[in-house]
Amino acid sequence: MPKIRGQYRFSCGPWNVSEGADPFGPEVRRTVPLTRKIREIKNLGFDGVQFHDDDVVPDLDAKSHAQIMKEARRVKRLLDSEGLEAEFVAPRLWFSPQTIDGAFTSNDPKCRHYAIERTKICVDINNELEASWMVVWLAREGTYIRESKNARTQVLQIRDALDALLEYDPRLRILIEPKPNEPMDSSIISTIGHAVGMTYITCDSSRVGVLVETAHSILAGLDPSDDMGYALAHGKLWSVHLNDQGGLKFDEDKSFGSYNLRHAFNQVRVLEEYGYGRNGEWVGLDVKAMRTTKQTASYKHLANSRQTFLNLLEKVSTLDRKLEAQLIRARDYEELDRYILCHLMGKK
Ligand code: GLO
Ligand code: MG
Repeated sequence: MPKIRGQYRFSCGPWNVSEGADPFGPEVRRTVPLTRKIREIKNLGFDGVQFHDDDVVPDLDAKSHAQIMKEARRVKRLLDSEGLEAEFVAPRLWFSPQTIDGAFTSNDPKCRHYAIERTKICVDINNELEASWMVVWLAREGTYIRESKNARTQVLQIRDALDALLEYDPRLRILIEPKPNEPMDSSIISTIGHAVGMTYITCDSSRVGVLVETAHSILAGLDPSDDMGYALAHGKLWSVHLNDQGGLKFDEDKSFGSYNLRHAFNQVRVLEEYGYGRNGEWVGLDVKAMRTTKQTASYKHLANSRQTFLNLLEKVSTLDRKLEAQLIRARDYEELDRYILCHLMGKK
């Protein structure tokens, strides 16, 4: 779909409407059925849905291929009836007993085999849903203790798995979503630089891109807008997970802009300035409601994040570019700093 400047397609996943459990306490909201979530997502003005393979087909491992495809078709019909597209289906490679020690990098070859076969099924579900691409978040590909695995071997195991998938479906496009920690102490593909590097060693790097998540960049001590710029320079920024994160804490997935508005502004700015979306890229919002959120407000963080993006887009388009260029030429970064803050606060 050709992109008009300033127009974006938004997506989010069913896991972004959650029950509020955390490692220290149980659910505080009722489970909303998928059909209802999808309808609400549409009502909020979203254009697409992101899925895990078992969001589409629950209890996947216990079902036949024919049954899986039948259930996937049902979800495709549901999306069609709401006028929504699927952005991606990601293999949930961090839940099963076979992925306790990692998926593509498990020390047990039978488990590595399971991970690749499971992901092939995920590719089939992607195709059934006519999704744009498959995302792989390499959740358990890392270590709890360094001596348990070898970094070089792990990198090559991930490459081999990606190659097997690229060969399985010659039209498949894969996006790597890096994260430095959680659930692992240390992830092997921890930053966007690692992910971009990984794309180049696969058998068809033209079909492998990356997804930058705001919180994951911050957890690595990096600036998310710089990570986006880095991936854009490589022509590899094919998706984003916008959210926010209050420094080095647990993975918060706060509403976009909630913690650091200037960071958020700079993310929107880099996307808008470099034509993000022109090739069908989506603005994904990977946000989580606070545990205090009541059932009736289950979707507010999604609506707020989308609106903040649009508000910041306005801030990007009303930025005085002449003044900005003049201040850069004069190397007056103090004045530029003041101008940006005033602009964000609606002051002169
Ligand atoms: C967790 C990740 C997770 C992924 C999702 C899609 O930290 O951000 O939400 O984005 O599983 O792969
Ligand atoms: Mg994410």
